[in-house]
Amino acid sequence: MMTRFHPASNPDFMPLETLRELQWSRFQKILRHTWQNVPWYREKLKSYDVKIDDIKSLDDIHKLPFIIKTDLRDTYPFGMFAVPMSQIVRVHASSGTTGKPIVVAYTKEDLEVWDEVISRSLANFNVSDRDILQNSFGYGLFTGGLGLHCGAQFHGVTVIPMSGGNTERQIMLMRDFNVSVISCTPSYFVHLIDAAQKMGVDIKELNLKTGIFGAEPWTEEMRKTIEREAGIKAYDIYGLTEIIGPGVGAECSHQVGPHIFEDHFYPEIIDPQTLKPLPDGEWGELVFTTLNKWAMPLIRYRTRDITRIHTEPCPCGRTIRRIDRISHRSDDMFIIRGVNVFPGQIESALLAIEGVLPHYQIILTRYNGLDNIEVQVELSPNQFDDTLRSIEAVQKMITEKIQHTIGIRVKVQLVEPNRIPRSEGKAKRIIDQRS
Ligand code: DLL
Repeated sequence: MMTRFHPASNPDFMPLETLRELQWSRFQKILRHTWQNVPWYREKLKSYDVKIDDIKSLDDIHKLPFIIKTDLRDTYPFGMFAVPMSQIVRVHASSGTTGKPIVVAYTKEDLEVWDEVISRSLANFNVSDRDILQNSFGYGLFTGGLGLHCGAQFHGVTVIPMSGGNTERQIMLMRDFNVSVISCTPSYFVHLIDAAQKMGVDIKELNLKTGIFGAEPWTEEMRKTIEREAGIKAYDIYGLTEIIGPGVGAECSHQVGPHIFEDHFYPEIIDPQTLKPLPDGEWGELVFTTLNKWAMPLIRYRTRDITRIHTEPCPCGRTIRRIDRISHRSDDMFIIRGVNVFPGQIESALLAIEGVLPHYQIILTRYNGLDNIEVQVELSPNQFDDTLRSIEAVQKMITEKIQHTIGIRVKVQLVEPNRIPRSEGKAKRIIDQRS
């Protein structure tokens, strides 16, 4: 079995002192490169009255201003590029629900870094050149498809460039091609499990052993559901377009939250209100500085993702730090009757109840200035045929479980099978009808 990154040469295990030196040396170069080549960044530093010579160690990073999503929109399409177009070999873009997308760029060297971090992620998941990977992340401007594809190819894996959708065909090829690894959003995989059942295919009987899931928040309960229903190991891969795409971090075989490839992406946690840095261990917003990306470096980019950096070492021995799985984004959180709620809490509550399907949607409404939540949960075909009494009992159980988890009572509506729309990519969990 060929493994590109065995412990002796895997940067994940480098001594901490060497890692910090590498980060500092890369950071100095990338900061100067950004300052020299991105006029927008020079202006930004000037307006904050910061000079790059004021930055004398990595700890001084806090003196630098943040970059936020609207900065990338304001400089659309190429205003953040730090190299001439002739050196840019690929662009991707985030879908962006409103207005213009965010455009990102890569030099050949940047793509090598991307291949490397995907390969390191696959090594974490024990995926090797013996595996056949069905890549069901969307291809196109979204980074999931091509990013994972190229990195997996570099790793030596046989890649099937499937993309999302065409669900019955996905099942057919998974079976006929002896697929051992699948990559997609967790919500799409749940849909694939359902579709296989309908086609009379038992996923557990197939050769599938590993799932690589990311691109949207998912809970530990969802992992357990997937692992149980499909008989596979389900791993978390994390990333965002602005920083590189998938492969900013990935779990190891202990499945205790993604390790950040921090020799390339320097993480910080800040308090999203005060914007002050928080120590490892505390919850806050994740901020990244790309240490080794030349086409479009980003210094202190605010992700809006909420997590914490773990303080205790991982049993795997990796020295690169580990974050908690991204439980939610700050913009996904909603406040109902003064209580902060995020979709993951509702997912955890639902899936903790035996027999409840992972198909749900959260509807937010407003009457007379008061916000209300309704949680729609799909019944399984068996449950649907049950007596009204037992359906009411399930409804009561779900209502109580959610109340216990988030502290307020919400309306739970059980809906017939297949009523909740299935996604082929990122699931839309919240329908906000408040405005
Ligand atoms: O979703 C990149 C990606 C593709 C990651 C494939 C993993 C796998 P964006 O479309 O820019 O990029 O969305 C990035 O998705 O800020 C998180 O809020 C969320 N996200 C990504 N991975 C995870 C994960 C891709 N493993 C945004 N867990 C991020 C939770 C995730 N949320």
